[in-house]
Amino acid sequence: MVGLDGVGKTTILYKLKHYEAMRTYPTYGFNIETFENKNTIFNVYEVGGKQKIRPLWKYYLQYTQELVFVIDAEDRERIEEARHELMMLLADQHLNETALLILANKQDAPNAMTIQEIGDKLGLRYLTNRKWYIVSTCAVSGDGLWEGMEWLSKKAHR
Ligand code: G3D
Ligand code: MG
Repeated sequence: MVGLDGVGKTTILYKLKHYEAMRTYPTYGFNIETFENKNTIFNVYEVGGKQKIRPLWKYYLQYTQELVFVIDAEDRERIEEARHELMMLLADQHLNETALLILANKQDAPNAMTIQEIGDKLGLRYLTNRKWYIVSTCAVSGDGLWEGMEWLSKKAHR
């Protein structure tokens, strides 16, 4: 699981893990959490999103089966930066076959971009050789998180 800094990755991880009201801090290395849902065990690695460590993403992600990319739906200023980072990752040969789940997080924000708008700005329609899915989430309430995780687990059994 990657995404720019501050988009909500740690909050998502804690919510999926059912930790209550944990304070998050910027992630410098990475967080790993394991949890189970409907007979599927998820091992999720959160890789820090600050600009300086983004070049490390691809090393962490070499051995992953699926990629979760988190977007801050409120952050119109950095959506192009997010698109750029995502495209850099997807160009990596190790991630050729990887399915992509996009979490359009912070949907509770009054001015949040819709998934259609985010999909357009990320250019998702051009990703024709890859399974991908985008879902609106709110990490604070948990809305949408399991819908996304279930897509990942079902897709993996196809
Ligand atoms: P990161 O791990 O991607 O860097 P964090 O991001 O999980 O640390 O979250 C960064 C900030 O965004 C946190 O606020 C967190 O509470 C907030 N946040 C995460 N998800 C949501 C969401 O769905 N909705 C809203 N409104 N806020 C969210 P602070 O204030 O601690 O910086
Ligand atoms: Mg974090």
